[in-house]
Amino acid sequence: PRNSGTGLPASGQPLKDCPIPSPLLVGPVSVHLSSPLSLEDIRQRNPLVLPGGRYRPPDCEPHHHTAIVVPFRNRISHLRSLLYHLHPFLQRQQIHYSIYIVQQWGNGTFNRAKLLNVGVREALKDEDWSCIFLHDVDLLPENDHNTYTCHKQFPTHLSVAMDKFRYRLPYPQYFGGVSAVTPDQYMKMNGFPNQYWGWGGEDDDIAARVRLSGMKIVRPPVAIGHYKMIKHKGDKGNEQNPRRFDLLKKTRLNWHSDGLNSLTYELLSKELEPLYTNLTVNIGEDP
Ligand code: BGN
Repeated sequence: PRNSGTGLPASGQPLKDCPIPSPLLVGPVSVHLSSPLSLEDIRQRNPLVLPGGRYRPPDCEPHHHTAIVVPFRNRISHLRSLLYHLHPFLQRQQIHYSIYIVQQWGNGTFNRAKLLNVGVREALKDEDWSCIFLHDVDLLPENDHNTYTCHKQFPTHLSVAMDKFRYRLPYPQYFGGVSAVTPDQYMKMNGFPNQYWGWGGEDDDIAARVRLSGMKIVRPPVAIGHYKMIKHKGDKGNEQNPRRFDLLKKTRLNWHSDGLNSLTYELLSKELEPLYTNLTVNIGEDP
């Protein structure tokens, strides 16, 4: 046991900094997608994970403090696979982390980017996170050298080689799947757009914001940024957004006024579940 926040273990002696790279890394891992375990089984396999899905390495002082934000609705089996896989993966990286599931309340059209905005804002109320991951629920990292940490200057795109796209980028500007920003980078780009209801384009808008705010995207090597996508059909309530082409033409005009500074929502509940923090939010509906 340790005194949370003080950096001191119960003995009162400061912990040594965690070594870099973590000696626990194993490199490529095989990802199994067949019938994930129950949440209770996953909890038992991860005894050091605290309520809310929080973790700190027990015997060294971590260099990184990462919040993982996952937009979510009705994909409980994907969530189980993600938690089963991600908790041990992150613990091998010896980082301090927490997993936030941001659940869109109601049956209105899904809005991934707005849920990400909510997740960032709520996560930063808990801790001074040095890094925020924007993580799809159906993507499982296949190599733990792909560290869940941020670049000091620029936003990072992690899912550069997904099985679905034959382990390469589908197009050079692709920013979907798994990406990461520091709170500073997030402020600089005025967060993410709130106006993309339904599937598609919001990740391209975020990529455009990175450039428009004077930054660029950094990426891990293709050999390391491997991800498996859990196969699924399109979701009800997340049909392709027919307005995405028009919206994308206007990012340059809209990014200053639509984003973090125009975000409104109603937080309906925040529950510290054994393996994750569950935020349920009313984000309104497509006007
Ligand atoms: C793109 C989508 C992305 C999606 C990728 C990969 C659009 C905008 C119209 C140009 N972009 O085509 O949102 O992540 O495919 O599936 O639809």
